Amino acid sequence: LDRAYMFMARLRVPGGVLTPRQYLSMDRLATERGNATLRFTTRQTIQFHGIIKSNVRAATRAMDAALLDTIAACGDVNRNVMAVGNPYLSRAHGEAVEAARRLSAHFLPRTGAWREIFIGDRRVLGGEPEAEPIYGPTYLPRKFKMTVAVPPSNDVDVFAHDLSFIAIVENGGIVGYNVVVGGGMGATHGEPETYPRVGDIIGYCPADQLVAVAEAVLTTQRDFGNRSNRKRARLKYTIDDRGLDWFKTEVNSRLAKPLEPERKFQFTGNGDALGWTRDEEGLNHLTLFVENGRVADRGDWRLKSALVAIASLEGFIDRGAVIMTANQNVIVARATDGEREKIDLILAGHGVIQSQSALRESAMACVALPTCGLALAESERYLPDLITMIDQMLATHGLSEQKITLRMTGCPNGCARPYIAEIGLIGRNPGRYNLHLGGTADGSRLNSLLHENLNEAEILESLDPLFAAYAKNREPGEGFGDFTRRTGII
Ligand code: SRM
Ligand code: SF4
Repeated sequence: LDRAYMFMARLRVPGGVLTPRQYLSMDRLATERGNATLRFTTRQTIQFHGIIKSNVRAATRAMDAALLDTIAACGDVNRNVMAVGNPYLSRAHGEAVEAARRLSAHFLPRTGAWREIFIGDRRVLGGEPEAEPIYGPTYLPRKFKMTVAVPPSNDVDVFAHDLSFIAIVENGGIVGYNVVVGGGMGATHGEPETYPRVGDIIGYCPADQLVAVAEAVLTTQRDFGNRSNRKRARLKYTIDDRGLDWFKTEVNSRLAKPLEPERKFQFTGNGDALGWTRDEEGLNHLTLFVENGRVADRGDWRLKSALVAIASLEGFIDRGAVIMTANQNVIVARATDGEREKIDLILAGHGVIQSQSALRESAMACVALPTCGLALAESERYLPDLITMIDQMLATHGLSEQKITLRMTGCPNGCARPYIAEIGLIGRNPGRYNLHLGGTADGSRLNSLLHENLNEAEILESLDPLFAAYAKNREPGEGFGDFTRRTGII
């Protein structure tokens, strides 16, 4: 008798865009081969939990049949490439998602191993490539993450990843990108040589240089990244160890034309604009709140069935799109006016309430327990209740409408990008969290540690006087994170 091994599988979906038919296949996969839930991730894809060993091949074959895969969704390679929420919002948004797909395809490992192991029964024709053209025989020192954003939205959190491209838009199209390098969230408690870092802008490149610049940055990390200490193997440490000027020079030496000076841009926030919006073609797009990305049917709240009913709508199934966002939400895109009405009815009929408190709308929690082997504390299963308590406190201070970003993780690895939130709660021990404050609403600054190892009562006691002070002394338009910095709380 073998052990009852259980697996998590993570799709690769650059830009997070699925057709309704692909979504329906993935829903079926979760029901038939997983734990009957789908988990929208902070990198715009889907994780399936609870796939028992004997179901792994059937699951991957179902992905393959839907023209999807898990290649490079994990490992020391370029991971799922993120891009602006909705490619149908404007020409520039469409180009940004195209850019993400180009980057994803260019940096995809060429090995046929995935197909050989998970799909076919025989060796893939031609066998293995002599060497991976970009990764070489030893791949990268560590995971590598890329994103593409279109200002004013920083929904993908460009400063939290190894390499990001901030689109510069002229006459409706992307003419080029500011290049951000060296962001990263992961850290280990008690090991100060590991830390989160926000990325630096090292210049601008014309749009047609996107892939060349990405290759120059990624291969610099491939050649100079730390291969003896995995805890310091991300690009952020390579840059800090050798200096940003050295890094820029090295990247430029790999380019036919050096990077140009960065261009002006402005971010206004890193959240999703929830609700319906209409495009120039007259089609409608709904950004729907999904609490911590978990899609399930639980009691009267039946989001999983609702999304299936929506994706199956006649007409929509062939024209629409289902898009995962970097904030763990979902966009139901390209609905006609008639479908829009039906979608609202389906959601109401399945107990899916579209309006949430301002705090809940922009909050994120990583998966943590029970599936994450690295979790030190609860996150996804706990944050909803904590938010209910914090919401009550905010209401007593007249702050219910105030947007504040709150992100929780079950350990310091930072999977919900908590170190750039206005309030970050990082799991330390069961039921205990480090409290960080002082990030910005646009995700461009790290927060700082205020208190360590707080339990629930201590978290609430710490926040209450700060909210009171904020309600009384904030300046017009001042965010909570900025307030905690200006007034010296942090
Ligand atoms: Fe993560 C490891 C979940 C986004 C930093 N992450 C893990 C693992 C696979 C645990 C493991 O290695 O055993 C978690 C699986 C939990 C489970 O039960 O499903 C896990 N990470 C997630 C997801 C599902 C969180 C979520 O709630 O959505 C996200 C899936 C991303 C995806 O679709 O590809 C996820 N992880 C992130 C992010 C955010 C991002 O990429 O935008 C980060 C911080 C950014 C960064 O990489 O710096 C992140 N995950 C980590 C780290 C720390 C890396 C480091 O540099 O120190 C680990 C641990 C590791 O790699 O050793 C990790
Ligand atoms: Fe697991 Fe830690 Fe990532 Fe949360 S932050 S999913 S606990 S690795």
